[in-house]
Amino acid sequence: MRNAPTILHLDMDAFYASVEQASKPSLRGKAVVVGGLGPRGVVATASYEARVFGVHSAMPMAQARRLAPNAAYLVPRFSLYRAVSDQVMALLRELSPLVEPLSLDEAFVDLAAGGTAWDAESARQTGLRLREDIRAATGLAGSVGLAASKMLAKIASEEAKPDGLVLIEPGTERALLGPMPVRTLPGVGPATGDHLRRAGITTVEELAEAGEAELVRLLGKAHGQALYAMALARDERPVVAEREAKSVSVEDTYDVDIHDRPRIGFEVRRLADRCVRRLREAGLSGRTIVLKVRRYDFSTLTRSETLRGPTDDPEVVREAAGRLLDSVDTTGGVRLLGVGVSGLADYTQEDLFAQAAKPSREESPEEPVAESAAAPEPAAPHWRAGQDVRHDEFGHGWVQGSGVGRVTVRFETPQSGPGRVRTFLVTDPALRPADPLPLVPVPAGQPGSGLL
Ligand code: TTP
Ligand code: MG
Ligand code: MG
Repeated sequence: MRNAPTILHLDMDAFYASVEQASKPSLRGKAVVVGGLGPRGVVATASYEARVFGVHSAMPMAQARRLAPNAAYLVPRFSLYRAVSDQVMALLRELSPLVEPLSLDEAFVDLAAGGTAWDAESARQTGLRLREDIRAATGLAGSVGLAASKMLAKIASEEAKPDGLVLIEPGTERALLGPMPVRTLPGVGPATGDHLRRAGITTVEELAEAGEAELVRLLGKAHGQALYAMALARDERPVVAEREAKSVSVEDTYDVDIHDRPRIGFEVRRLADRCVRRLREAGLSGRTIVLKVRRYDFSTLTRSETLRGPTDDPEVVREAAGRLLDSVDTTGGVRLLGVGVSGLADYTQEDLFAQAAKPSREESPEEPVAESAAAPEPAAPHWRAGQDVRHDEFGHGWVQGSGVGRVTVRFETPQSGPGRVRTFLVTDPALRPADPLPLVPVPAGQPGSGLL
């Protein structure tokens, strides 16, 4: 393990909720809950002001409303969160080429590899400057942990929350970890935690005292050994730059075109299994299943289906690929088949939203769209709490609530200070959905508000 605290872990504070507060001045310092607002919705996150009432991520929304009836309840605006995340990740990449994002709001950075830190002092300075730069670019707070390993850097940023920086001096790791609950260590979830507790082990120190042999007996070889190493604060995992592979895919070209439909189905299932094997070897899972078909005439088309959450389950991939095949005309024969999984991420969070429950099907542009669906009748507009709107007369605002044919809009922008509320008919032609505004004004001379 390196002997300087040059691994940095950044995690933004109450990320979605903080973006909402930065966007909507009237919500600053207030309880804000972001998540699915439908009957089966769950909380994505809550502002620190709302956490005081016990509201937290993954809680059913109905329960959150009982705990914090006066909080603002908002739908997530993923495009804005993603844009802010891109800004933050770009700042991290200025520090080092070795940046490993774990989710939209979180990443490891190897500062030593970037030459931006070599000892505790330079690491602290770099961490402090990063927090300032993030605030300047986005208006938001991120907490920073610095340590000589990934595990400790992540524990440090957790300790630093909210809005802080914690540096763990090499040599002090074990004393620091000792009294912490076993759940602090990566890979110790509720089940392992219970299992260990029944064996009388609740702290990291007790894990270390139990010894490797005992942990292997309790948890099996791989898990037991890994946990023992972590209990001794040994963690050699390197920071790995953003995964090169945005997808994992396999394909086969056939010497002779295949015509037989059951045979094509069989090949697709085989490819799905091979693809999942590759995926698992890389320790990945993914959300989008892609089927590629090249026909006898070399026309190539792809079909994809996005699942509710990432998978590495061969059965799920096989079934999805089979469904996609059902929508492809293979008369005439095929000369190439491929199955891929993309949307690779550890990020499994959006799937918590009930409204994302429907798999969405997309067609790639390679394939001309055969029929253009008849334009549906414009339904009465559906205004969702938190969404951006623009009014011809009053300008930019956001939907505060709607019901009984009315929609209430608060007119404010990230720079405006708290704004006024006005109510309209839901069908008011002067009111339209709008794009989010940048949180920090774009300096003159820079390319537009190309934020989104
Ligand atoms: P986190 O970093 O886990 O949480 P947070 O940033 O809201 O709060 P903090 O780090 O200060 O404790 O997650 C980042 C974002 O990911 C979060 O703002 C919303 C989203 N998310 C979900 O949608 N569902 C979840 O269960 C979790 C944990 C997060
Ligand atoms: Mg966070
Ligand atoms: Mg996070």
